[in-house]
Amino acid sequence: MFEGLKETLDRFKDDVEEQAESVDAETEADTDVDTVEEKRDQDQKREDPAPPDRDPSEDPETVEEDDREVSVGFGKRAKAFATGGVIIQPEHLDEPLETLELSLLSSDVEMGVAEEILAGIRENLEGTVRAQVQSTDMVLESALKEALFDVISVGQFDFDQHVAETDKPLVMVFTGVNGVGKTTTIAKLARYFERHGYSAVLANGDTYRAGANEQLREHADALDKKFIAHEQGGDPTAVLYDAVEYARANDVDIVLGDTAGRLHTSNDLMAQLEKIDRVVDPDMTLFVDEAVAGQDAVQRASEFNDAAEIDGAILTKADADPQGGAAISIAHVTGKPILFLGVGQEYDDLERFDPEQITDRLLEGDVEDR
Ligand SMILES: Nc1nc2c(ncn2[C@@H]2O[C@H](COP(=O)(O)OP(=O)(O)O)[C@@H](O)[C@H]2O)c(=O)[nH]1
Ligand SMILES: [Mg+2]
Repeated sequence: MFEGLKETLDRFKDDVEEQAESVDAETEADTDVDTVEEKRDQDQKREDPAPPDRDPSEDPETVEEDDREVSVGFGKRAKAFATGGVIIQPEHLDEPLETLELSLLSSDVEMGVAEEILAGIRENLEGTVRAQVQSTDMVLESALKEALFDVISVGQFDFDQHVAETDKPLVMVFTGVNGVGKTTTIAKLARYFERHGYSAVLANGDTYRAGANEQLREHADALDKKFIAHEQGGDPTAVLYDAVEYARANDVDIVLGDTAGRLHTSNDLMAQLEKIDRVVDPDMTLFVDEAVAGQDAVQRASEFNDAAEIDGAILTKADADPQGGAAISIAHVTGKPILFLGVGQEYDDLERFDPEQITDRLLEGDVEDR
């Protein structure tokens, strides 16, 4: 999964290294040079080593300080040279960042998110290079990692701890358009919660679609969970209300409430979600969408969040998504975290979304194997 994004990031690292090398070669005659030999030559030729804000003729100590500064700079460069690194200058980044932006956009990363990542990389790189010398690859790696982590980790909280600390029954309602994997995700979460020692009841608030009851009932049977439903065309709020009552009476920890997947622009749906909010007052409303929908998923996440505030998102079909743009963008755009990734059609194909692990995977991990 996300191979496209991983390739994009790999290419960026190569581009910067290449730029740093070729710009060095071009600037041989410049005063600002980057290799040990050039530095030595330049030091001998240099007539005025003082930075513009100082006047060495007025203060002899300053001259000494300046000499020391130059030699520290020289040490850094020598070390960079010895470790096979090249000092990265701001101008090394211009072209690679431009290429990176285009690649991010074509990997379905949302525009504002791409810009944030670029600004983060530039800031991290310019800061880091001045502070210490590492190999170019390490410098780039950590700059990318930090910039990505910053946009991916927006809004993250400890989901398991939140579940543990919330009064039971904890009510979760799932929204999102039709076909993205809401019902499947509810079944997967029932399994997830069982693993964590919680009981769950599955409630079908999708009273709109024919066959919705049967689909969720089959999952409930397979997972040995209580299933609550009304007839097709009934009031979804009433179904969820019944499920909460059942959970209270039977000490069930978690209510997982499905809803109909109609267009987020539909007033009906929004009125429905509002009524659910008012009557059932869910602890969490989770937005479900498919990673493969890319920019569309990002757009819908934002619209759903505007219409009926969500607490987090679940991104399904990540196993089939070569791009990764939605996974990178949704949290930043909505301000709400991605909590889980769906990675297949089996009940166990659900992973906690761990921003650190995702960034590691994108930058180091062998994503093809995941
Ligand atoms: N590959 C893959 N398929 C999934 C995943 N989650 C759901 N699906 C499939 O997506 C289709 C629609 O799922 P469903 O739960 O009915 O969507 P809903 O209409 O939102 O309730 C089904 O065929 C699921 O098996 C996932 O994480 N990976
Ligand atoms: Mg469904």
